[in-house]
Amino acid sequence: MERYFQEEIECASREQIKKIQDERLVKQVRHVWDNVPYYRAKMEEKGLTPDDIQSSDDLYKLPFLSKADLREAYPYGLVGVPLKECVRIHSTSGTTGKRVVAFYTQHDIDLWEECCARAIVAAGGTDEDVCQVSYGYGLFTGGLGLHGGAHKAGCLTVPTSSGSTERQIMFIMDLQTTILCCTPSYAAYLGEQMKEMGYGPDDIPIKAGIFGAEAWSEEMRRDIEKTLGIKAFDIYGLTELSGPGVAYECSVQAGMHINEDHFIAEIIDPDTGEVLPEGSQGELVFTSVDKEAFPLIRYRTRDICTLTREKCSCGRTHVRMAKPKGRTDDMLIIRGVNVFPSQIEAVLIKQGYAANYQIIVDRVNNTDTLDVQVEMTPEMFTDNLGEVADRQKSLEAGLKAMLGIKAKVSLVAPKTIARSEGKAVRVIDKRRI
Ligand code: DLL
Repeated sequence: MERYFQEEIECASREQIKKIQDERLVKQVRHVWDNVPYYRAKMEEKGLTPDDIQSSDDLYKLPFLSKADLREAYPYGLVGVPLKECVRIHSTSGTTGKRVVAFYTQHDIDLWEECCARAIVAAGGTDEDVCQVSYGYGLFTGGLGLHGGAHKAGCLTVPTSSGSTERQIMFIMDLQTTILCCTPSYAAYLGEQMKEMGYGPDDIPIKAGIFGAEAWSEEMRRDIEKTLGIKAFDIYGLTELSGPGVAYECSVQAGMHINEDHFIAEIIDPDTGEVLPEGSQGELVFTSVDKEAFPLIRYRTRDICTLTREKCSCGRTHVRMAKPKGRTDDMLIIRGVNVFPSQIEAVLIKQGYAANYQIIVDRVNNTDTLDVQVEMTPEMFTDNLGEVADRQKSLEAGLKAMLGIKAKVSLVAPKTIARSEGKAVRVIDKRRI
């Protein structure tokens, strides 16, 4: 039986959802106009006033916000309330430029934690569960977001944070953890370690995993589910909007329900900014409708995906987003061809590898090169060079069929590619260095 945390909202009729969005959007735009001079100036530039926004049908008129705006307004330029009303910040792990800092009032934190609780309950979480939160705590939103959600869902919360893999496994086994929250790459690593320690899927007490913060393929999901003997649920979010829980998967596992009472989603053409019809692939754009400290109107996420409003058999009515295919800034253009790391991962997993790989792009004699280093699993590891060469050839053929361009594959011994406790580093693009 499907369980809900806030059934009246999660299963509200489309008319009810639209009504909530319309009312809240009008207020949110007024709030931003009155309190965020940076965005007011953007509206004025377009000749808009809050009176031009009477419902969510008028959303398309409003100007976009991008990461560049957030950097320009850093640190306080987009804060919509007096600082004394803010109770926390979080910040992205961005490696280039200024970090993005997002602000929260207590109201913002409560709504965020409710979103995370919806995700945990959708994954089967109840007050009978032991929920181990192995996302990083601190500036990253994963740890504290799911921690708050686990409390609200009534779980016994185990705040291990990321890292210390041995200790993680000890707690899983000793406390009989039933729900694990971490990045999918760390879940795969935990699975690998537990297997090595002799724990099979039947010995592992975990029943559900709530994995997100990075792109992961369906193939990787099946792999993790098999090793740990669990059902693995996807969860999506970004710091700018709150953190995890902007969208989450239900038991049907066919896309993530976006919490539409808090966020309006649009798909746009990343080049022209034009709003695309339902079902089209494009850049995901979000508008918060009831945030106080850090309201964001038409924020461009750079994530590429599709939306569907088709009825979901779980009973939830909120729009679903597909697994993001990648980010506009993650997409590699190699010899003119668009390549997403997720496509490479799908080929590897299909041929029996785990998601331990690194993509190295370089430019030699003015031509882009694509090298993929892939770890062999312990079962396939061999010193029979002929066998290794055959495996390499088979992967190269699979990649050529998937990408349409040639990639050079190097197979490496198990455990030679560094593991990540948080988001995995998959691509090294030497062309930009
Ligand atoms: O990653 C928030 C989060 C924490 C989500 C824990 C889920 C679980 P940021 O560090 O700001 O926030 O990174 C946000 O990560 O724009 C996507 O590109 C990517 N991302 C997040 N979740 C998923 C997912 C957190 N389920 C950026 N699938 C987003 C694919 C994801 N990509």
